[in-house]
Amino acid sequence: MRRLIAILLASALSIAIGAPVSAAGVVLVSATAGWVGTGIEVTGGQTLNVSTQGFATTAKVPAFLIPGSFISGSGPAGQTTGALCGDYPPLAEFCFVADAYYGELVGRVDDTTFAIGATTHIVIPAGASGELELAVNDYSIFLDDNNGAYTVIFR
Ligand SMILES: [Ca+2]
Repeated sequence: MRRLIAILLASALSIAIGAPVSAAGVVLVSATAGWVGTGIEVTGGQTLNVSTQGFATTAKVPAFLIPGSFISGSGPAGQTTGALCGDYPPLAEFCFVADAYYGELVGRVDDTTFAIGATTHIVIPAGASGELELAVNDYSIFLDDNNGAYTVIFR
């Protein structure tokens, strides 16, 4: 019996030691999902170490596949050869982040939105506090024609 208790204690201890720190984990950010909660509470000025990967499209390919001007698909950096989401005024209000590229990995904490891109660290804007949410930047009303996802690994 004492041996069993020792084993149980040892396994409980290893679980506690092996438990991830609060910001560790993997979040899948689908291009059709809009804002995706990470479950990570953050405050302004905090830096989160991450790696990002994946490919996402924000419009039908190849309907808008015009190399060098509008490519529709990208990694987390976004469609950097194209326009910013907010550059088309009639729809700018529907951008998750207006001053970020289509397809760029973007963040939101409470009401503060910000561009992230392909980075190794996410810096939370000053004054923001709450759960970090992530999205593939696009018009919130035109997610149906999107595809793919980014994987964000918090270290
Ligand atoms: Ca779209």
